[in-house]
Amino acid sequence: MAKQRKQPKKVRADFRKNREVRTRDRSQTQQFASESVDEDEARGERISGKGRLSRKRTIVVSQTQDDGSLQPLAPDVDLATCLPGRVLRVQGLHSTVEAPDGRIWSCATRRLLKTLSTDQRHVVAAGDRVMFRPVGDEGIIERIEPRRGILSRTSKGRQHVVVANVDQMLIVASAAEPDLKPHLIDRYLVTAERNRIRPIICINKIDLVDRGALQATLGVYGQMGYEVLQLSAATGMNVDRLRAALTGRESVVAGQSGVGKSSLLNAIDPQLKLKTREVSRENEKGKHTTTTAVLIPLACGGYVVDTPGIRQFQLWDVIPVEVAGFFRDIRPLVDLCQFPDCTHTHETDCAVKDAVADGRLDGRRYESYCHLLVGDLA
Ligand SMILES: Nc1nc2c(ncn2[C@@H]2O[C@H](COP(=O)(O)OP(=O)(O)O)[C@@H](O)[C@H]2O)c(=O)[nH]1
Ligand SMILES: [Mg+2]
Ligand SMILES: [Zn+2]
Repeated sequence: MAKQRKQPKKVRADFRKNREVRTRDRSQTQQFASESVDEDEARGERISGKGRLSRKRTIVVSQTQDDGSLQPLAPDVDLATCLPGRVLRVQGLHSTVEAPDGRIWSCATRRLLKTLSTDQRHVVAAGDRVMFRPVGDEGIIERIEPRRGILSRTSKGRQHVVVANVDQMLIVASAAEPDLKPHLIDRYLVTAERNRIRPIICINKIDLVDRGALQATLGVYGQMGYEVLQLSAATGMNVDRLRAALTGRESVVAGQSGVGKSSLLNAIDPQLKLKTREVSRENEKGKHTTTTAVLIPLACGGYVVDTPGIRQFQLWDVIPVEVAGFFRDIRPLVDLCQFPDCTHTHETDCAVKDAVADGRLDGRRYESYCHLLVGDLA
């Protein structure tokens, strides 16, 4: 795998020939509602000042994406006319952006940003921090700040950022109804590790079981350094701890349907009034085809990200030899294997298999590893 460049990089952006068209009357704001508006055109005065000979400008971009794609940093934005905002969702060419005062703006995207980003389906992603310029009742996104944690999926062979600037992933499972599925937790953990997003393991419906019965399974996660919360949306157990963990952060919520994700979120913020137990089989099918992520602001500060189809995220570019690196308990062992490309399955002198044999590595975790290796990555 090629190492990513982290240094800012300069590119020359080409501009359309007709960009010198007269500056449009700024009061014609209704035009921004239509998708055909070319915002750079409206800024023609400033740029045409350089004359016909210079239709290129140098723009500083920074290659900070996981996929190596260019992230526009600061095309000459007049910050005095802009507001900072958070993209709550993206629908077609329009983004819903929340300003610091809580006001919601519908924003189009400046053409220049689209020009720079040809390899993403949408230039703007839910979760993006942006600078936008209010024009009447609408806004124009002028700049996208560099992204931190992202979750993405592939669509037609291309990476598509589903949500940006994710701080943590709540991996929600239930102690019963449905039964605890540790392999599913492990799979989400790999996704979180792969994306360098902090996972918090939330075991809901604790009221339905004898807690002692869970100790062995959950202890394995605690020993690896993962935060594990035992919760009950029904009794309110540890709901305050969950609220504290969510406050001021952007958290993606993952977990199979029926485990109580919506119930837990309603418990930490009753204003949300999310529907519970809503999923019929057909609805569920329909849901998996949607991948639009939506940021939901919390009363305590912060956002939860509701995104269907998280299961298919981000294992697309993981090669088998990397999988072990995303298992915190397996990772320290791999250097001790005889073969540097050991898959820890059929090889002799494998430190991972030795560790399972003498009980230093949890056998069930090793099963999860093998399962991911053949089931998802073959
Ligand atoms: N006993 C018990 N039931 C719960 C708890 N949390 C949620 N439920 C029930 O589990 C079902 C699914 O909850 P829901 O929040 O819709 O799950 P989601 O699909 O993950 O969003 C609903 O019938 C809830 O009432 C809990 O802590 N204890
Ligand atoms: Mg739900
Ligand atoms: Zn090995």
